[in-house]
Amino acid sequence: TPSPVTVTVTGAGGQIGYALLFRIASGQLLGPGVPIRLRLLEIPQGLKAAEGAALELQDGAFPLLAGVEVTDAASAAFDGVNVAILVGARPRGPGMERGDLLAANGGIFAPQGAAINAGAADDVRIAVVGNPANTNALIASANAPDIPVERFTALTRLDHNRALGQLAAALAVSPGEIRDVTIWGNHSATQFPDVAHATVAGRPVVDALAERLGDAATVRAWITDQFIPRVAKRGAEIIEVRGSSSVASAASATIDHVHDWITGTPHGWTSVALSSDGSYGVPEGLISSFPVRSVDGVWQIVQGLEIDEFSRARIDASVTELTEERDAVLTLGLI
Ligand code: NAX
Repeated sequence: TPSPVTVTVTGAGGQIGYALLFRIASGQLLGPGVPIRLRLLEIPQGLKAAEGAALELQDGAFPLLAGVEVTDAASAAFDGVNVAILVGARPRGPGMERGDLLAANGGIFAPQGAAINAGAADDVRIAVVGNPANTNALIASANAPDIPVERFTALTRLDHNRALGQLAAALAVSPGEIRDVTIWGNHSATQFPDVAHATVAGRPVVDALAERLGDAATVRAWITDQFIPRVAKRGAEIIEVRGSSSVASAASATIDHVHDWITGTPHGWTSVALSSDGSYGVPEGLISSFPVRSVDGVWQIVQGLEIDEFSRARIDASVTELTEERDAVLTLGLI
């Protein structure tokens, strides 16, 4: 058997942690046959919840689970880490301005970036789930100067999967038949879910939508007034209906993100927020969501897509928000 892969989950005592840990332990993150050593990082008040999850992981008797450690020390949690899933973050409290939120999260992601820099394995891959995810990833990366920027990613796969789900329902097909949807920009309400290049069973999604909805103008209205806002505000809808934020779907998307990064994207592209190389006019260094393929364990931005005026304006709006967040954390001395 190969030696275990070390997977560290922060915020492991929280809701998403609880949904995520058991899927990791079952082998769904890294694939069958890959043993896993889990490290659960929490703050002191979350340790009991993480310890309880560790007891239940033991009770799952997962054949691939080589060990579980619970700690509140980032240095111990990230020592030798191969896959770091950063879920723990500071939520927005009452009366908290964006600057306060960014500062509070900088207090988490700057030291965690430094601890990853100091202890991680050479092949470390980092996925940031905790919000504001894109800018938290930027802060962690800036505090990990020895780790290539392309190893720091933020989760927009949940938004991507939400888009697939909405299209599948509108077209009465399985999500698996839909390819090449893109989430651009920030994991926030400004994100742009883009179907311009998407296909269903090999034909353009916009054509299939026109068949069901009427003409091109009706499709455009549906995309603008229903699809885009529904995907972008789906988190609020889940809170309203469920009485609690997205948990299992967020954990599932996190599994998809890391799994595809390591094992590849054989069927079209997916969406990941990663450090921009300047593609599509997104300023270099911003952690922004792009259409990507995973090739040999490396995310590659899909190049050469035609961006019309409609898409350009929406990409630019979300990128402007990311630029403002970056400027704010720069001013705060976090990057
Ligand atoms: P919970 O509040 O249930 O869990 C968060 C856990 O993180 C808590 O147990 C807390 O003690 C721990 N924590 C806080 N600071 C920490 C630190 N410095 N080190 C280690 N652990 C720390 O929230 P949950 O519902 O699990 O959501 C976690 C994060 O995911 C939130 O920031 C949330 O906004 C974000 N989300 C991101 C999504 C995305 O698509 N990128 C979607 C789902 C989710 O909203």
